[in-house]
Amino acid sequence: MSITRKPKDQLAIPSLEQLAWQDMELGMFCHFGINTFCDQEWGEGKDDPSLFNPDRLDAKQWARSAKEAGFRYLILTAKHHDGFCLWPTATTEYSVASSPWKDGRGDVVKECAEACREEGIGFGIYVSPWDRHEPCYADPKQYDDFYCRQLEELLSGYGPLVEIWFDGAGSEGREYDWPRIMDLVKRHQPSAMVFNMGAPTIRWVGNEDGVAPYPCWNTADSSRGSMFSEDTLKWLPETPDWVPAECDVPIRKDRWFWHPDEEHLLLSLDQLMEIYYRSVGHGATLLLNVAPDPRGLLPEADINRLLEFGREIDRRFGHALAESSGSGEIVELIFPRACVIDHVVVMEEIAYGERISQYVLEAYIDREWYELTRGSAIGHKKIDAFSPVTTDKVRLRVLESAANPVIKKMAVYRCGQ
Ligand code: FUL
Repeated sequence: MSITRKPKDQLAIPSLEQLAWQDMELGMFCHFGINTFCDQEWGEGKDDPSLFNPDRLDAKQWARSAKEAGFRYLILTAKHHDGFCLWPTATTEYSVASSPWKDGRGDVVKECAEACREEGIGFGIYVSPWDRHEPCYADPKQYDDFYCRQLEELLSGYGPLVEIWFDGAGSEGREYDWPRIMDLVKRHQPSAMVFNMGAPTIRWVGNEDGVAPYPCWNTADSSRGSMFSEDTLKWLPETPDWVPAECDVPIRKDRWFWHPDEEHLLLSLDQLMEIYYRSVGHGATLLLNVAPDPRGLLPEADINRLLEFGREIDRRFGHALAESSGSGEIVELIFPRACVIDHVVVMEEIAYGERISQYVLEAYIDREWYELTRGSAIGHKKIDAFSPVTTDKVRLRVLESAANPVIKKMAVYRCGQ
């Protein structure tokens, strides 16, 4: 093995909050708002609040479904590009307070935050910087004030947030007052992950297909801001080197908001599993969007698919045939008895940084080591699938690493795929 040792201070390591966030692996996105009632993806900010009336809204159903499927956090679109606010903000009348829902006394953000807390999953918010309703958007200075007031309400009024999702769409070429925005985040939600803009602690993977390239290193110094520009974003100097990727994708093909009669767009279980292998299986986090309908409920078909997905992940990876941990250039896993395996899952102890950059996985068959697969990054998690083999011993052989490899978990499975 060649150990390409870099000076210690060059090996990036995650914060404790980033570690905890990466451990969650699966998050559920909920795009919900005035668009839900208008059969559209991007409202222009002109739709009448009187249209918003989710008379059976049950955020507990959202949070419960997420939890049951094994998702560990939920992110709600508190404000999408149309500017309509799901909480009764003091900053604009364009909100739930002007809607017939609960006679204007409702607060979707509050209901969702409470539901997540009850279910024991994390809660996060999406707050679009681009605002197509707010007249002062045309004046950057005034809008910065307006946006900061909105953020402050959200950051201070709904308990701990796991993540704040800053969407770059529509903001191409626009500069917001990021130092000021980051101060607010640090003051009110110092543990929250900051998505992709300002001084981010997590980054956009660069597509809306839910997949990470391989390798998908945890270190980065820039990322693209949106689907509509190839430009990379300018991050503030205090941005950490360790900025893990999050892969967002809607469960209905290319549809973030609910639309009538589109169940046929639901991704199949096979497609979702493929996404899982290429997001979580590449060491990234998956953020899967499941959109509530105009009743304020997740549609039954979407819930069924979500739960099917959760069950399939559990069926394949819920019970390892054998597992171990270790350190050094070779980590061996000896099974109690020979068995058929077709997957190996390896996790680095990333608290020490992402050290491995080349490895081989081998199985002991007929008294010889036989190569199953090889790769570069492992990081938080790498899932390797291969044709079934019968063996009683596998080993990870690290070919290249920045420092002594530390393996938190190496486990083998028979998934039967
Ligand atoms: C994009 C937005 O334009 C979409 O409407 C959606 O919110 C997606 C998650 O991000 O940039």
